[in-house]
Amino acid sequence: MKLHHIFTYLLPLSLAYLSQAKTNSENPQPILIDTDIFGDVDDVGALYVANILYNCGLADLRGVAVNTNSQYGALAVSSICTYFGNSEIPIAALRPLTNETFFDDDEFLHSEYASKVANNWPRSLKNASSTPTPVELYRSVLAAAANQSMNIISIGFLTNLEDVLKSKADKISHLSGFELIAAKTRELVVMGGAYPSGSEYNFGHSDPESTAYVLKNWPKSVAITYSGFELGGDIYSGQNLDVISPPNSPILAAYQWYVGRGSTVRPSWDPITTLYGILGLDGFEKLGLSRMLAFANSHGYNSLTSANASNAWVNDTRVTNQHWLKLADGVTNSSMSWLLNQFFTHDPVQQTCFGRTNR
Ligand SMILES: [Ca+2]
Repeated sequence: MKLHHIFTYLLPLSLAYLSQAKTNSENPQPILIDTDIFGDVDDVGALYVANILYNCGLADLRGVAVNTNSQYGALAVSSICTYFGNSEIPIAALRPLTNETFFDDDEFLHSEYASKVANNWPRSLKNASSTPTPVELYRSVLAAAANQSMNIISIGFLTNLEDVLKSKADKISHLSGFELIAAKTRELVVMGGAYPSGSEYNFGHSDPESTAYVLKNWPKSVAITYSGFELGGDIYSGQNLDVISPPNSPILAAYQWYVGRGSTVRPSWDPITTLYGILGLDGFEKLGLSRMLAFANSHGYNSLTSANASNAWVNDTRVTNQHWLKLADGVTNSSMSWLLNQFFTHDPVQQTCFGRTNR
């Protein structure tokens, strides 16, 4: 039996269970998302996963920090959260703010979407300059969190995390940023790097110094899980969004604008990372699914091998807090794609995890 047949068989059970309101849930995983929403569109897919699992009561979305400077990043995040009825989610914009829109001067294939989402969909955030800074948001969220509870999901550059680690005690907390992270974070989940070795955009393109700083200075007591280029890069999602999306779907428009030529198909780096950041390895059963992700290693640590933040895994048996992800045995790329498309085609009014299926 193919795995997606198992999903279909189990889906009615999961829908019944997950149709509860978010306030009725048990132990939602607290998360903070750190996104470079601007230069690629899979961050929109990630925000879909986070908002839907928040509404299902499996995630507690405490905030979204943006690590790119365009004002349209925070505004687009607000539009997507507002679309899901979550206009109260705190959003932080990196300073200095710019009016920049995306131009693909690398491949001349992809196009701007963030400003268009921000200007075509309602949003509670009117002006990015009214948001806290990412450091203020991180410090507030961490200060209010229970010990070792927060999962930080990094799906962009590591600029904000470097700034948080370097932050000093202030009126928000008497702890330094390092101390706050060590005390309150359960796990850092990073879309970045390639495994067991390689080079990748988030690590090396914009701010490789921050990558080096965070990897070197991350508290050794806090787990790090990496989602590498090779995992999401091989799994395409967004197929047939134009056929099966609900009316007025911002992800349909965003993927169409970004991908171009009428296509909505894109690799799945950030949505997969966010799915793991909420469900971990064991949470898929809460969706009525078999486990879909696994650790590819039992020990060792990530190391940077060049100034542009290329990385390689070091097989050190003394280090056990770091892992990289792979698909679980028996799970295919198309099975993961199917699952992500359940999120991408979800209609918020249905008050369920998956909404319609695309089968
Ligand atoms: Ca991203």
